[in-house]
This record gives sequence, structure tokens and C-alpha cells, in this order.
Amino acid sequence: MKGWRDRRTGLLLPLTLLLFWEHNSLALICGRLASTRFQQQNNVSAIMGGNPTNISEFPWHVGIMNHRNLLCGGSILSEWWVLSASHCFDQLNNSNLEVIHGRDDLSTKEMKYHKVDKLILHPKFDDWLLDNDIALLLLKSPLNLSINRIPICTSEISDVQTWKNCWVTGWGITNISGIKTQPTKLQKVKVDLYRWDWCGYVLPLLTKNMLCAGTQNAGMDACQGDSGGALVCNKKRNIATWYQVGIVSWGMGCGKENLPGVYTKVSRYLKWITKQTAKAGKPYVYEQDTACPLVISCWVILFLYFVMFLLTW
Ligand code: 4AZ
Repeated sequence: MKGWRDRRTGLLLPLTLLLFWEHNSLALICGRLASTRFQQQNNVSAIMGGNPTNISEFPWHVGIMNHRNLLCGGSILSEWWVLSASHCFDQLNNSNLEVIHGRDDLSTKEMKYHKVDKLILHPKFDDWLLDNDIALLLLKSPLNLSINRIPICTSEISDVQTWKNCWVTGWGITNISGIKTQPTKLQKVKVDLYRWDWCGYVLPLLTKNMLCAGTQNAGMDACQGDSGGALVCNKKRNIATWYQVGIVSWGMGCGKENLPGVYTKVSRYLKWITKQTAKAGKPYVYEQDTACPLVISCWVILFLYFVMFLLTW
């Protein structure tokens, strides 16, 4: 009887540690907002036809600065990695690049600048077709993840049927007619994903590495300066988690009727991202697209609580 007691106390410590680890790994999940109140009103004209937003609604959104001027958008993949578009960095080196994060107002005085250690452009980036328009930025020091700095999830699924509620964000220009206006406050616009064959029909030179998204009404689109930013959606079956489906890449103008914006199809690059981040010594691991990891976590927690209950009883 005494031996069993000793074994019980011996088992309690590793079980408590396991529970602690499980809780922590769940707490660091990507694409989950701290607040579920998501504003979806669409009344003030901005991004092109969108409206201002708070960083807490899109906490993965970052600005990429060159010589302290806004160059492009980007998204937080992990504490070390930012995802953006290759065409933003044509002829640039990383020494003057900095990332701003956790803020939606470019005019704020408390802006935090984060230096870039390494810039990885896709080796097959085609600056004419804008094929493989994807880039990775390794930060000099890790980001302090918080409610305003949350990594976005990625997914292997590109089928448009899987996704709903898709949004693009950026500090890009809000109108192209007359004087080009650049907002200081982050803008968001809701767009629909379109089937690739329809996109290919209206947009010549679309490759399989691209997807297109737009709206029925003209005037709502990403535009100049929004490049590199994330196109994010919910899965129809899981509206609590945000996934990055595209990277703002190009378009034939902005917000024109029947001319949707073009985005890099992120699902085509997950293996490339995995390889590059591992090679740089800061591996990014994406969650596989089965319900298992989360479901297992929940069951593991329940099971561990049950065992602890038995042990302490
Ligand atoms: C650009 O020049 C740009 N309407 C980005 C997106 C779109 C067009 C142009 C899509 O950065």
C-alpha cells in the first residue's frame, strides 16, 4: 500500500508538468483574437472602399519600413518570422528594413521598430509575371507576442469553398483618382474569394500560385502600398480561427468592376516556408489541416485531469 502511495506522488509531478505544457501550447495558438467582438460595419471609404480598423482585430498585421518609410505590409507567422511579398524588396537589402507591429496608427509616437536580420525572397520570383511573390523576414530579436501581436495560422487548403469571411488590411492608398491619399490608420476591406478558372478568364497571366478576390461592387480592393499584407479568412466550420489564405500581390488597377485583386496562394508555399525557416535555425511549424491536434489536446487535458483525480483520490 505504501509503495503505491509513493508511486502516486512520483506520478503527480510529471502529470502536473504535462498539464502545464498542454495549457501553454493551447494558449499560444495562432489566429485567435483576444476579443470575439469583430466589427464588420462598412461605411467609411478607405483601403479602397473599406473602413478603419483596430490592430486588435488583425493583430498579425505589421508594416515593413524602409528608411522609416512604409514600404509594404506583412503578417506575423511566429515570434521570429514575418511573411510578405517578394516584389516589395526588389533591389533592396535588409539593413534599412524594420518592422512595426502591434499598432494601427502610423502617426503614433510610441511606434516600436524591429530590425530585420535576414530577408529571404523566393528564388523563383518572377518580377514580370509576379509569380512566386512571397518573402520571409527573419527578425533580429523575437517579438513579444501579446493581444496586439498574434501569429496568423496557415493552411494547406486553397479550395475557395472552405473559406468565408475574408478580409484584407493595409495602410495602402485609399483612392487612385485625383490626389492619392495614404491613411495613417490601418484599413480593412471584406472581399470574396473567386474560383481560379473565373479569375484566369478575367485576368490574363494568372498562374496556379495566385488566387483572386474582390467584391461585386466596384471600388473595394487592396491597392498600392497594401502589398505584402495578409488576406485572411475563417473556415466555414471554425469561425473562431483566422487563416492567411493570400498575400496582397498585384491587380489591374484597383477596385475596378470585374477586375479582382490578385494574391499569392499561401497554401502552395508551406513546404518552402518550413524548409527556409528550419535552414535559418528558427523553424516555423504549421498546424496540419486535420481537427486532430486541437481535439487531441483537449482529450489529453481531460484524460490527465481524470488520472490526477484518480491519483489524488
Ligand atoms: C500595388 O501596386 C497593388 N488591386 C496592390 C494590389 C492591387 C493593385 C496594386 C490590387 O501594390
